[in-house]
Amino acid sequence: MTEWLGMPALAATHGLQIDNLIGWIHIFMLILFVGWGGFFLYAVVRFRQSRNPVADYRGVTSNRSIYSEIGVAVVEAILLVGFAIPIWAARVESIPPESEALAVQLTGEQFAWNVRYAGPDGIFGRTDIKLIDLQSNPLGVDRSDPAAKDDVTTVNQLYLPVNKPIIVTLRSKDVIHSFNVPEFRVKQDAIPGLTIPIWFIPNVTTTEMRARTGNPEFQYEIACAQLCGLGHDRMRGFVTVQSGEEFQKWMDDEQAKLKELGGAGADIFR
Ligand SMILES: [Cu+2]
Repeated sequence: MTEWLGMPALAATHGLQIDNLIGWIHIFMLILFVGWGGFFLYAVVRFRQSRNPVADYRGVTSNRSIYSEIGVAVVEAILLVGFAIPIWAARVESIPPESEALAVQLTGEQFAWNVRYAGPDGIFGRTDIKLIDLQSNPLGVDRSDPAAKDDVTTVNQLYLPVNKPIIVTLRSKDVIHSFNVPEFRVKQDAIPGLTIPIWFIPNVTTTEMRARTGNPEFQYEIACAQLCGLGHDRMRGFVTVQSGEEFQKWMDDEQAKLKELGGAGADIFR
């Protein structure tokens, strides 16, 4: 029902709820706009000076305006309590267990997105601030930790399997950034000092979306949604949504590369 709003194509399971809410808010605001605009024009004409040369100090005596104000407040309360808060609560409260989801760490910095997967062992290995090297190891992954040996890191490239819950854990190395993928209907700030999870289930692969939009070059894009510095406009990441098998193959290839390069130093080649 929200095609008329011209929203970006939808590619996550929870997005329809958000779109419908945005649609209802627009309809309600249109009614308020027409109602208030109409009342304003009525008042301008009805209370014009030529018809009311002397001010009337009694004011309004009917209760109609109070009833309409109560009506507006009730509809707003229903939108907020009945729809907006439950949708928000599902995002922040009902995060699926990591065993049923793919966990990805996403760390913003001026001006890039650092992506990290735990690899086949499902454990994010140790990181050490002393190991951070902006060129070769932007996250300071300690490859001497056994759990870190299979950690896969990329810069500005987020690979995701379709139809699986994704938990993106957001962090920032410097200033506030914001993870925004319009097609997934997610937007969450990454704040220095905080670790903030956000989850969603992407349900349209990049290939399907290319066919659907008729644009063979379509890419899901992470646009940093907080003005984070002079290079803010360059802070673009790309999301590739693949079938489960394709994603597994990508992960296997990354593991093979890591083995070949012997862990440490592998990050240079991302
Ligand atoms: Cu940014």
